[in-house]
Amino acid sequence: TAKLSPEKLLCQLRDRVNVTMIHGSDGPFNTSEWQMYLPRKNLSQEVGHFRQCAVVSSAGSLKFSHLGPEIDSHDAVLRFNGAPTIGFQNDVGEKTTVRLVNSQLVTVEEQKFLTDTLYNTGILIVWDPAPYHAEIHEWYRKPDYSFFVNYKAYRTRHPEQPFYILNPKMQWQLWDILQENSLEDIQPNPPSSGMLGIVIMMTLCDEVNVYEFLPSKRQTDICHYYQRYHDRACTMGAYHPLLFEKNLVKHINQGQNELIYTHGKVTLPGFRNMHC
Ligand code: NCC
Repeated sequence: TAKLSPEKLLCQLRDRVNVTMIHGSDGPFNTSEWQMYLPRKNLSQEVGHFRQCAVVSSAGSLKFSHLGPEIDSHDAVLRFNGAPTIGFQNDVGEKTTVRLVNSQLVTVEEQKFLTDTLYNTGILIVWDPAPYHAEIHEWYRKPDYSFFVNYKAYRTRHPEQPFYILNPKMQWQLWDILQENSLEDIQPNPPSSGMLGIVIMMTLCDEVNVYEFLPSKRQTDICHYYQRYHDRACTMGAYHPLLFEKNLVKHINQGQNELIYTHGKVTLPGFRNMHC
């Protein structure tokens, strides 16, 4: 269904999606108060760059996959929200280099973001749904979730752990490309954490293997590999334009189609290795 060739689409992603983290020099964060909380180094200064990376979706189809050792063999591993490794190492591995969380998770008390030790490993990145192509100032006044309070609280408790705020411009730059390459109108909601995480890793890595974002033969209505909850919307999308994200990722896959079926695995090139 995509309108551009895979090569052109990859170049559009590289050239139009600006993956940056909020920095102390970005207004309205350029206050002395925010300087105490925001990381001094930007993300690539902090981590350098990786050869091979894995992005691990939270899908129920990871259960019984035995992909753990393969996932851990990567130089860096990105996970989402409250996805655990303890007790699931065999299927999802145990390495966590980056964890991308949504602002709801950071804000809502029941999610235990401030106290659950799950969050204390790796580099944290939080993102929040912003109005379509809003200026940072507009978003800052009225974020979707009021996560700044807990962001600061977490930074005070764990000052040594790198913790970034994703620049909200990225979500709509990516959404525009999803819309332009779909035949239907997409719901005007930001891409899922999954899609954002894939593009973040394409900026840091030479090669990105994504696991169970495109479902394998293990596809199931079980939402997450770590819960019993059933909901087809987890795989197909409701709020997020997940189906369109998955079509786009399928289109730019450089791995064998067979590996989607057997491993739920897609291989994408890092942006630095692309020739546009
Ligand atoms: O479920 P969630 O996503 O944390 O999953 C992370 C990413 O994995 C991919 N996924 C997940 C399940 C599945 N069956 N198939 C998949 O492809 C998706 O790409 C997904 O983004 C989110 O995107 O942030 C989301 O977060 C949850 C929830 O807020 C967090 O888990 C914290 O509890 C949302 N669920 C609800 O709000 C109830 C979900 O809609 C999106």
